[in-house]
Amino acid sequence: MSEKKESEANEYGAAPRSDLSLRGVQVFQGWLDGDEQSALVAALREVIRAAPLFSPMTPYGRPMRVRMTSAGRYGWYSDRKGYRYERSHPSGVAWPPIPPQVLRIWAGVTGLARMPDCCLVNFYDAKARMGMHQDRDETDYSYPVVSVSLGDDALFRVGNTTRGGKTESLWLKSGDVLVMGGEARLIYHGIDRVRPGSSTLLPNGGRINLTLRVVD
Ligand code: MD3
Ligand code: FE
Repeated sequence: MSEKKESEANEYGAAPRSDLSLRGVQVFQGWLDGDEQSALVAALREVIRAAPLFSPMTPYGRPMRVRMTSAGRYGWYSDRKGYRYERSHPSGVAWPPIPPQVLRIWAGVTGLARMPDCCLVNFYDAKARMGMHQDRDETDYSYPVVSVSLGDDALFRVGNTTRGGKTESLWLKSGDVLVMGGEARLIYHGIDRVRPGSSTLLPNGGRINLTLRVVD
């Protein structure tokens, strides 16, 4: 961690070391136990009740297959005008607050006092995927991005900080947490597919991914 970030350390102290790293992406396998995952799903149901999932339009005019919503001061949004953060849900309501359990995960894996501004909630059905892209709609790339996987397994692919080149893949399981900091912050990444029926966490199946970001 940089000196700036160490001076911002939270009460958990230094960030823990993950047992696995893939091109600079730290992988905390099984960070959440089953009870924590269930409690998180219950909290996310409240988020989705206040701010229902929707399918954003890409700037290219096609709806995304992954359904999304957000919690926090900002929510991620996309339409013909491009990718950006918005202060409210498309319905006009403010995004609900980020659940405290989610903030606890951020604090635990990053060791930072600064909390994220946005918790993007992505829902994948059996056919959803996410093409290779960079996360670069934020102001300060010195803050990491944290991802939390819930429900069905997903095949995660990481590339390089420029488009193309060799890639590596890893199956993400329910309860796994990833931290993308430093060089990995601007790495290309995507989800190739989910494995339907691989988890019983969500009664109707599917996968939820939470992505936590400092926006401004
Ligand atoms: C690597 N989500 O919302 S999570 C996204 O599973 C996104 O829904 C995927 O990519 C998902 O932007 C992948 C893993 C992830 C998230 C953010 C990253 C990997 C990342 C940011 C930088 C580098
Ligand atoms: Fe991403």
